[in-house]
Amino acid sequence: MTSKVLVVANRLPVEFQESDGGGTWTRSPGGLVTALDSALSRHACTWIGWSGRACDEEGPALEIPQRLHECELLEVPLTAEEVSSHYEGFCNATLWPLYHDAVAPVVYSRSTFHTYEAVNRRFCDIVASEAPRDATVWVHDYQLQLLPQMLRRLRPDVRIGFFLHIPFPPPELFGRLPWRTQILNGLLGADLIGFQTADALENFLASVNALTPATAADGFISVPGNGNENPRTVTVGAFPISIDIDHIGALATTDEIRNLAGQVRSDLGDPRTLLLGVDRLDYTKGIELRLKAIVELFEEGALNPYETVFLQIASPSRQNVEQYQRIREQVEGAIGRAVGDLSRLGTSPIQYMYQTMPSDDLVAFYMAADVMLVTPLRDGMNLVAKEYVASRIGDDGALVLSEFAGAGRELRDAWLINPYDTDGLKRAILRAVRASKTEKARRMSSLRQAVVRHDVQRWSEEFLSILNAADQQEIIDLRERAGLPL
Ligand code: GDG
Repeated sequence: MTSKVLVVANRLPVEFQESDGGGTWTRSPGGLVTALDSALSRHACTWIGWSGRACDEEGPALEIPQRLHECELLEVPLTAEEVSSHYEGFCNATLWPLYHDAVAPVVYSRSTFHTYEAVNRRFCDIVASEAPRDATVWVHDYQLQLLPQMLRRLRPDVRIGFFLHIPFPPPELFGRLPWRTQILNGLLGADLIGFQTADALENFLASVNALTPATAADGFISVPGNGNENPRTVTVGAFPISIDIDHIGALATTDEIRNLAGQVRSDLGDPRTLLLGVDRLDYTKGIELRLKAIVELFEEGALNPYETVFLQIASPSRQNVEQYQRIREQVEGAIGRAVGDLSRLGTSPIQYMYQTMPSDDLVAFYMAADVMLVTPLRDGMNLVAKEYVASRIGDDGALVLSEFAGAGRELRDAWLINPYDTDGLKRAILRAVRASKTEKARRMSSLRQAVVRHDVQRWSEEFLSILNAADQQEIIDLRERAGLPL
């Protein structure tokens, strides 16, 4: 029987890794899956999403696993054409750059929006037929913003929550979208809409007030009725996502991961200082500007190439989208130039790995790094920053963090930087490298407290309890108790 919590996300939390003549399904990397997998591992749920393989692709049919932990998995079939137009097109060539401050050109295409509608409809039909009476449906992220309203019309009995993992742009940017009202009305079909930060929430409310007849006050939006629909109240809030701190902390104490951390340093020539970047290869993550700052520090002699290594781990992402092909060429071109300029025979202070690491191994890299560089141009939250903090169980290490990541709002004792300010970034990197043990310990202990206070289990429990609250007073009480920003 289908369980009462249905998670709906563009992708299922598993992906197929091909190998000679076969392959295996593994948990997929990426922020949303990392967060939800650990949050939901203690709940029975059904996860509805696409498998990652087009249903009309040639080759032997793939049996998707029936479960991941406690979650039953249910596939939404999509054709190659739909994936290209919905995911690669409207989601990642329109919404992704627009919602990230238009840091890359935004494509406006009527045909990809029509596919976006059709794919949202496909998800809606499957959810509507699977959800038991009075079920809780938790919809995730920018790929499915029309789904809440579509589902409400078909299934008024279910509770619908929506969480946006990426930023919501300011009204002057969002207002450029030709389909802005459809998107807002789609979202307003939910009972609860959650954002990563108070800024994202404010941006959303400004667009709702400007572009729809709904009105917002004190964490609630009144949506007036029309001929077919009754007036409703939608709850909104900021729910900063987090990580499974216990899991990472436990890994950091195992001999295997500690030894691997030691091995990483020795394989890199036992540098005095190891600087690390870990990102999906995405133009929002600020990899190029980070590299520019590091290269200048080496060239000016502020960082000693005989004692310092900068390692960038980039995991492959959205490789069929043109802008991602371009950013890969740009990053790898810049890395190649830096390696050419700075290397000595047999060794280089710049190291680069383009691959998806096993997630346990990432913890060893975090443990090995003296300074972690998280410098996105814009980011909903950024889990890498929190994972690094969680792995530093000895209160050591240093985090250089962009003020334009959601995490920058919470992790105030990081070395906060503006990634566009190359001199400011260079100064912060040097301060982090040269900080005393006492200063590093003071900052890290405060960062760890911020992350421990609010782990991903708490995040999902707070969201689900507010979604299932009986009335507005209970919502107000729950919000106050959790100290959630309005
Ligand atoms: C979106 C929002 C928001 C990275 N490389 C590998 C790997 N990762 C894992 C990291 C981390 C996750 O992927 C990346 O999370 P981020 O938060 O940094 O970024 P997005 O993928 O852009 O996620 C973001 C997030 O959703 C959650 O709401 O924070 O703002 O953009 O967990 O560890 N994992 C493995 N191998 C890798 O090579 N296994």
